[in-house]
Amino acid sequence: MARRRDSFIMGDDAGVADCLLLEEITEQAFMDNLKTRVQRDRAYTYIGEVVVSVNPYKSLNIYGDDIIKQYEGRFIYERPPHIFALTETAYKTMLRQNTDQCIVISGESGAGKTEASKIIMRYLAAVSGHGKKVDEVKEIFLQSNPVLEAFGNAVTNRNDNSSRFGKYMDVDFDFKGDPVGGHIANYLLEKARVVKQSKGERNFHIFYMLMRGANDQLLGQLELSRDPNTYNYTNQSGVNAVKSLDDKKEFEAVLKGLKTIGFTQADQNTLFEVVAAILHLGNIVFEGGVEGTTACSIDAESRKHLSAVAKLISSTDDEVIKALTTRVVATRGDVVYSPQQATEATIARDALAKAAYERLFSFVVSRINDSIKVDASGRNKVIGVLDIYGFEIFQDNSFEQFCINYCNEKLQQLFIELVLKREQEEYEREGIKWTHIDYFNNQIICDLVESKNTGIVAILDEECLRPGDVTDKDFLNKMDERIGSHAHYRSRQTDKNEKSLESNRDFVLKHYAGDVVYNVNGFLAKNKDTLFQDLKRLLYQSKNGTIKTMWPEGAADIKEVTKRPVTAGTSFKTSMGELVQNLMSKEPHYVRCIKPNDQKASGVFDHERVLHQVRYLGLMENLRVRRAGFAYRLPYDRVLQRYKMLSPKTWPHYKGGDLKAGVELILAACNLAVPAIQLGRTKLFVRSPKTLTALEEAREAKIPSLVLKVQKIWRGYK
Ligand code: AOV
Ligand code: MG
Repeated sequence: MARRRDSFIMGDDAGVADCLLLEEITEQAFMDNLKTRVQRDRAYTYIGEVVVSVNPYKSLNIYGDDIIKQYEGRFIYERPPHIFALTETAYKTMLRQNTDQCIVISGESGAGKTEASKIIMRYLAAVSGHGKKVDEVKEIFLQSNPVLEAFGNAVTNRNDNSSRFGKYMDVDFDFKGDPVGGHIANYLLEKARVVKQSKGERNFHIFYMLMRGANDQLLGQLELSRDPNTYNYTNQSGVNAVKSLDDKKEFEAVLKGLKTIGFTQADQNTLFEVVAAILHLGNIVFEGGVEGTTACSIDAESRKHLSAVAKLISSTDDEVIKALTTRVVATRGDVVYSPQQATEATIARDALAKAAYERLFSFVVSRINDSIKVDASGRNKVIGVLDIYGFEIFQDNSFEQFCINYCNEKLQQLFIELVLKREQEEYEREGIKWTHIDYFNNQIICDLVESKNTGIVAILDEECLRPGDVTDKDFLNKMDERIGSHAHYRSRQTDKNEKSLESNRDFVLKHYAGDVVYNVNGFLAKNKDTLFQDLKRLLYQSKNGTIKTMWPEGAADIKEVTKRPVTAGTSFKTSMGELVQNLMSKEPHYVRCIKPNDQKASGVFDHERVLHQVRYLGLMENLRVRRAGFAYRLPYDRVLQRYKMLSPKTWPHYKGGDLKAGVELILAACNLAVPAIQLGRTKLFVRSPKTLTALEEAREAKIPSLVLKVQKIWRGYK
């Protein structure tokens, strides 16, 4: 068995903890090392300061308070790789440099981002101070997770607890380093799921949790059944329960969370009333109707659900039926009611369900924000944590996947900007000779989506604004025309050999993480995202004050020509731009999550799947740039601190002042010189892992036995 050292950095029998220290920088060596580590239950591995996290798909005993203590106040290289260490670095840097930090978690769907974000929050809560207000804030942050997940996550074919919204969380710290509040920003909830789920997937968790978890009294008030098969919005996918999720138990966590956030009983009831109203709404079935004269009708069974909707949203049967089966049109000052046929009313019903759910979700987030709001004194420093939906490829990919994957392109671009580019800049700044590393820059794909006139979002908007009967097919044609020759775009029309693509329906984007076939149907409607004024007014006129506040625009005069609202695509593009700007203004820390297999199984390392992710996440480039001929680098103050015992001139204290000169004394004492090392302006660069081993061994030999004893305690760490 390989000898264990007091410093984890040289690794132990579970491979090399920091890939920078691999003897050979090859894909093979990297993959072998990752596999060894995963098989020995090491979920985390470093590439310098970047944490590579491989989803273990089983609970590891490495998150307890005892482990937190081992990381508290330590430097990242002093302990085995862990998200705790990365969080500690962010926290310490914030305090020491008084600068904002952010932790960007990326990886595909099911790779472990959301779990990582919870581990980060738990660490921050554990190592910061206490006090009435501070503890309250911590509780809200921790307890808001089950609430946000209940309303914003769902079972997908990739992940039983897949985030269907993007979340960026700022935690504000005062000068003492105690959390005093924060803010949660949410991005584009996948609301289409409310009315339609693919085979094997579920609607948002809360629907099932409510049906299975509510007590009899609440269930009675909501006129709900306990069986998800009763409702069209929860019975169409063939799956309403999964082993990994106990809906009943989770509902208790939701109730506890809501209470902690400060939801009153009445507000809680409103939440559940809206959720139940949506379920009932889905069961209203329309029949018949004649264009221009007669509105569609509903049968007795539907009437029952309609009454339930009316009751739950504090409206009347007549108002609800009117809003669904007629459309108000204002022409030249006149208000005309136009009767709707069954298909139109069904579309209106689904639109109402989706919009009501989206507003409900935003309401929940805004209430959490109210409860952690900080006065804008500007004195606080923040740690931002980004946990957003991961890159996804489904059987059928629509507008939502387009947005989600674009978002991942933006984050990859940020990674390139901040890690790959800045790394190379550091060599220049430090005056170090290095070899330039080429990497794939995905800016070209970001441009393809977001360019002002020729980007896909711009083309989509143009088609949405064009008067007349514009169809999704027209949008596809326009893309073929404008960007047909782009290297990252293709369709049946631009490439006749693409037999697998359906003409007039599919287009392919060559994303950094792989090719995705998008089905163009529904793009225009989802981008326009119109909700008829009648439906907004219906909810605005609710006797329930809380529901009313969710729909302020219902107050608008019917004859008023409303300004065309910003499209969903443009709004998403803008918020992604702002998010990236925000992250750029902070010091970044990265967690790169990897999904080891598609079976959600522990102990299975699917070589091909992992390799694919390693490639598209740019981990090899990251490693090469980071190493660029040097295995390790350390600021001079840290070299002195760690190795001062190696020279009598720096031990026990170096009194020189000039840090670089002090480091030179140590190096001389160890007979180390260029080219084995290079002295940068502020850092020491070490070329080979062997040199570092030599330094570490010399250090170990000199370390007083007492220190070693203490360190033995964590050697047992698994
Ligand atoms: P994601 O956030 O990256 O996907 P999650 O964080 O939800 O992925 O992880 C998916 C599942 O993997 C979890 O529900 C756990 O069962 C398991 N898992 C992840 N991390 C760990 C860990 N550190 N220890 C044990 N189990 C883990 V998505 O939200 O779909 O992109 O949109
Ligand atoms: Mg997630």
